[in-house]
Amino acid sequence: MLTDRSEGSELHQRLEQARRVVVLTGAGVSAESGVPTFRGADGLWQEYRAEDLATPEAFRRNPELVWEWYDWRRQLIAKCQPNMAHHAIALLERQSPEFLLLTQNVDGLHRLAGSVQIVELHGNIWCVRCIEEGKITENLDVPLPSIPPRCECGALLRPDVVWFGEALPADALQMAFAAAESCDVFLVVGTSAVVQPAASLPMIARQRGAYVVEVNLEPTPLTPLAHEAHHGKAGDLLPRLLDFPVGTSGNFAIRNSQFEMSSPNPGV
Ligand code: BV8
Repeated sequence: MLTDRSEGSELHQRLEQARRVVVLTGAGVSAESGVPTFRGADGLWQEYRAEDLATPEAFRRNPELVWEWYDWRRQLIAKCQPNMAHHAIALLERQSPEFLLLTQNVDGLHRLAGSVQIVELHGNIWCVRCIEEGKITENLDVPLPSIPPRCECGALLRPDVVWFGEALPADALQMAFAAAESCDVFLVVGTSAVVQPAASLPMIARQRGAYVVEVNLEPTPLTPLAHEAHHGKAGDLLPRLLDFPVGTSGNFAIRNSQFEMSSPNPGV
């Protein structure tokens, strides 16, 4: 397995031969934009306990506290811009015959960078859901005018994200597994690869014959399973690994890229 240096990487030519390319990202891809990660040294879980803030029980117990935390994260994310890693992934989408971006991030920065074929596995912090009607609406208020925010029906709104102990949206999960099962290249960027079920996707891709490449600041449980692992900052490594001369963002023609469902995923 190749580690830590871009030259000698097969990724570029594997991408040239690939029909279907899948990218899985985590908090590390947004770190250079100023969005705190979860488990890093300055990670959110250093200061806060996930079970106090990112679980349905925590919300039932204290919706104000949970919303104060999400409002604080929204104010922080609102000041952030996509970085070179986001742009490189958006460019890779335009160069790939078939492409799907699976992100664990709720910050919306991939879309801002121009990514289109995205599955937000854990939801989006800029969407809210009525806990009575289940209606999902976009809410870009920074800061939120009132905490906790309420639906016009009077019921509480909750962030439209997936909390620990909650199932991922069935369609998102099915698309993710179908893509992992049928891709030629599976690129993993900026995730500690511990949160399930997302952390299982690279293994499924490898089992199904995909070429798996990890780009992360530090080794993870995925490193021994990847064909290549490159450790460093994604914003530096990705443009080099993808051979994108820095500064060329956004000038490639888009080609259609629809994933037809191969088979309902037996594994879920
Ligand atoms: C479920 C949304 C069941 C909210 C999030 C025991 C064993 C196995 C599984 C479990 C278990 N106990 C519980 C579980 C299940 C649990 C889980 O996996 N827990 C883990 C902690 C063990 N999973 C769940 O609860 C899932 N649901 O299982 O439901 C079910 C099933 C059917 C029916 C009913 C119920 C739901 C999981 C989703 C939770 N929601 N986010 C919010 O954001 O507020 S998870 C949240 O944390 C993020 O979305 C993300 O997914 C995760 C953080 O992971 P990463 O993104 O990887 O971030 P992290 O900080 O950890 O790592 C960043 C990496 O980047 C680091 O390695 C760092 O080195 C690197 N890095 C830093 N800077 C850079 C960089 N890399 C490159 N460049 C840089 N510049």
